[in-house]
Amino acid sequence: MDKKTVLSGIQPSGSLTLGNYIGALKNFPEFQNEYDCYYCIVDLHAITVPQVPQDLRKNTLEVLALYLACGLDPDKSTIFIQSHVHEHAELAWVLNTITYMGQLNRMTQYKDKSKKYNESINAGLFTYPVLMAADILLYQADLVPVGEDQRQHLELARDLAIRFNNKYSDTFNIPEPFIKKSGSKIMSLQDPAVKMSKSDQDKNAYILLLDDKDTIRRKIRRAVTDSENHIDYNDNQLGLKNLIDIYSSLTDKKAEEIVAMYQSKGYGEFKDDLAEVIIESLDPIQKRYKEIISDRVYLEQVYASGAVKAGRKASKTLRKVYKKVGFVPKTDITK
Ligand code: ATP
Ligand code: LTN
Repeated sequence: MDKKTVLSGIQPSGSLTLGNYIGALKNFPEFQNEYDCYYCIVDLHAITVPQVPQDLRKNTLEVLALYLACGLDPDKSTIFIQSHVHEHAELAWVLNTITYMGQLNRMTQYKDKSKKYNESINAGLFTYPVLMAADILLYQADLVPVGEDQRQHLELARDLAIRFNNKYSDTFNIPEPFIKKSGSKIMSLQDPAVKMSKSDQDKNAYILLLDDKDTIRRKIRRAVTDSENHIDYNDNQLGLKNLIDIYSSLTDKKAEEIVAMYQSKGYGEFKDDLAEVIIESLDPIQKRYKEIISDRVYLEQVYASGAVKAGRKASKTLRKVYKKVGFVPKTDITK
């Protein structure tokens, strides 16, 4: 029987946070044995907000090294850089022509980001979800592991797949989101009403996967809680709830167990222990990362062979799409 396909991607728009890890990256390696996996670094998406070219290049390799350090194995998964597979931009164009403006207007990520970058909103930011649909549909993905904030984009990808299939004939598989119940939305350490994001202006709002031990201890100590002064897991103590979610996701202990463990203890002790839990989880990743990032030849091998494998699958889907919409097939006279 054919294996089912998994696809996901992360933007190289900065250093990865604990939110990216718990909500997405931590789940990626779990699929490697049972599924045909594609994991990309979505640099075409990253340029929808301002980027410094040298930083974008550096961040792209950093995300690749973190993928590997977190357990992705290039012998099991296809790991590639989105811009190396030109079919992504091409399928996005075709999908743009079947996407309604009204659908894109309703996207909450677009609304949030256009507020944040209000002087420099570009058309790419608006059509970003269409490119994401292309990423997914090119590989005929069955399952897409992402954080909660991507649910609406996944809905659009499904909708476009169904619309294209109905308009022409069966072409795309209809993908399903894979969003874990717990940990799929880690909140800012400074404002538990907004999600932890790598592009937050306040460095204390997030923990980076590459933060050193003292920085982690300091950021957790400074994390916003409340004045209730007792450990509980509820919506009136959102800061604490978020910290318990982080603890729970990294230890596989249930929230109730954690509450029971710290019932008679203060916030200080809970935070100190949480910082150690985070340090312990990140330490092996950081060690592997340091080795991998300094081996440029290895990184290049990984993304080069990933691009070949991804390109094979992507070109097959794009060829079908071009044929169905009525484009004249290209004749290769060089062969
Ligand atoms: P940016 O801040 O640049 O918009 P981001 O931090 O939101 O980026 P993405 O590259 O857009 O990160 O997200 C990569 C993956 O990480 C997605 O699957 C997303 O759902 C997940 N993710 C991002 N932030 C969180 C979070 N705070 N909690 C859980 N999952 C998250
Ligand atoms: N939009 C996603 C990143 C992303 C993605 C994808 C995730 C781009 N293409 C395809 C899953 C599948 C985000 O996290 N902002």
